[in-house]
Amino acid sequence: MSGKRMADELAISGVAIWKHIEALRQEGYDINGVAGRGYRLNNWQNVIIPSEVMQGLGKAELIRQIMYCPVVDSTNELAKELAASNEEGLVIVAGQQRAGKGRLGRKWDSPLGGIWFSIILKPRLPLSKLALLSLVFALALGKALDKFTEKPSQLKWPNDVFIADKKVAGILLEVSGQPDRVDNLIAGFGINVNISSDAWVIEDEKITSLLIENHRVMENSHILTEVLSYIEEYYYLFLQEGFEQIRQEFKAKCLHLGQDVSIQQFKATITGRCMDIDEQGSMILKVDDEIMRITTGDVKII
Ligand code: BT5
Repeated sequence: MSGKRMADELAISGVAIWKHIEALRQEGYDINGVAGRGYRLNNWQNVIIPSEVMQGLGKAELIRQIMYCPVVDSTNELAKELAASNEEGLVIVAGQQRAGKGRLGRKWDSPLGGIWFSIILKPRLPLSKLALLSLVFALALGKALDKFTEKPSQLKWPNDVFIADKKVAGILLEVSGQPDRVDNLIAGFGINVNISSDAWVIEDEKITSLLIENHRVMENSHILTEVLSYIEEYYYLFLQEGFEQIRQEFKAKCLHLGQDVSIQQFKATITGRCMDIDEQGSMILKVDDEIMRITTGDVKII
């Protein structure tokens, strides 16, 4: 868009426009300027426009505000800092993360093109019920992504979303509060959207993106709107009706139900057949003739 047109529409000088463009560049926006022609925002599909997402959400009750930062260390860390002084429903979205986190101190690769965001939540739930939210949110994320690809999403217990047997999104829940009470729950979501296979730092042939699966660039604002809308729907469904419907839907999308799996835990690896996901969100594993309830660990299909 030409600098003159922007200056006219905003009723400010060309120099003021240039200063604003410089400030946006400092924040990480990728903007080209061509003398005499104007400015162009590159990779606009990757940029989240909060007002557009809020408008798309319509009368959302949970999501109150969206904050977009082109580059941060980790949206979960920023959300933790902001949680005490903010209400439930603040969403922090980043274009890139310098130090994205997975579970158990693992790294989450967050290059430009993905949607990396965290929601501040204040659920009044006993600690025993909190772990179920991983499954609730994984289902919501999977259902939302189904709108953007013909390949159905699959869920890996407890918190991964797969497409075509590869990981496309992950969830990290972190809590703060007293031993018997949670004050803040930070729900972090990472979705690989417009990322080509050469853009990742990690080497893992089991990861994918919507770009890789669909062979086309998608609009991140549009995807975020759909994801937030499903998160709200399933969060309230869980709080109001409990876990049962969600459990059934999770099982219907579960990548490894009925399959032989190995569960890697802190010190042990357990191998068996995944029989069920129970009412507490645990995985029921048949190991030889014994039935075990698994509450934590990483699942590998064997
Ligand atoms: C997760 O951990 O899957 C949780 C990911 C949560 C990321 C979001 S982004 C916004 C918010 N802010 C943060 O700092 N984090 C959250 P886990 O199940 O532990 O999986 C981590 C493993 O996934 C790594 O060890 C890698 O093998 C793999 N991995 C890393 N980056 C990936 C990516 N972009 N896509 C797919 N797999 C990835």
